[in-house]
Amino acid sequence: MKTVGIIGINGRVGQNVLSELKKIKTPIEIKTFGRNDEVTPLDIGILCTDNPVSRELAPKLKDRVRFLIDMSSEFRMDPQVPLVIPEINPHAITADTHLIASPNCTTTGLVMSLAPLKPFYHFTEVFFCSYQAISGGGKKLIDDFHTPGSYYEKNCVPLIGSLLENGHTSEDLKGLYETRKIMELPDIKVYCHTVRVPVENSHSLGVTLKAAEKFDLEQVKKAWNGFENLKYVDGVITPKEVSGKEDTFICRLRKDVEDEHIIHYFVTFDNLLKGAAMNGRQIAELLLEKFL
Ligand code: 2RA
Repeated sequence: MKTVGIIGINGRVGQNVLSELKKIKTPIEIKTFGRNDEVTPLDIGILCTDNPVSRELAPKLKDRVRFLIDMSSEFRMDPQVPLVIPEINPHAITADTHLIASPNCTTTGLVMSLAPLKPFYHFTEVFFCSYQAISGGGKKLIDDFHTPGSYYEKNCVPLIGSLLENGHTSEDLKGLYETRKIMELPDIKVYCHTVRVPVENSHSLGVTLKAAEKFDLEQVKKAWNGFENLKYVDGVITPKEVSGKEDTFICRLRKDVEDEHIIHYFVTFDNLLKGAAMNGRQIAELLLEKFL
């Protein structure tokens, strides 16, 4: 039986990944380790640790773990490390791969909406504004949010991650660079503004997409509905309704009033599932099916 281990079981991500691994249908032995435990040999290891711990542990695990999935952002932009969403770029993993990165949650929602359209349209620009749930900020932010008088209560905070010297935040730039890497579109222009909103769970994005071709709305909806784990909804769907669901949902598709090369739409998805633990589980399933 193949062994799949979680390294960093005591954190929230580790616990969420454990719940997801229990859904895997192939018989596997699940092992769990604290970040300081000795890790026994594994077919798949899932690092559920912060960036500095992932940076320290990943090289040490190379000889003991056949495939290592890192849930942090530490290795995402390393050109040697595939950044994988199984519905989009499973081909990025080969038999020679050891380390695999799982993407940022907000980027995941965006690229899930872009990937089904890529065969039909040459994207030139994409703009999004995010509406990111409190759960994405981890236990500290959840506790803060539930403390009376929290800055995040009944508020929108346009700063997620660290503020960089150029005025962008680390979260804004993940939207740019991770999108280019996953979509294999190194020149696509991605403009974004990431914002924390007082929603308990599920991230949302308002997206504006420009292409070289004129958009056909029926073709766009058909492409979305034909894509795994993605649904277009007529009317409105909100983060509250999609919390706990595996699909990424899109609504409010319309053409720009002045330019048929531009569409606007709204994406919402459970950031802890497709945006994190579920994607980790799907990468593990892919490895079990194709390489182990
Ligand atoms: C957030 N994207 O929502 C982050 C989680 N890694 O803060």
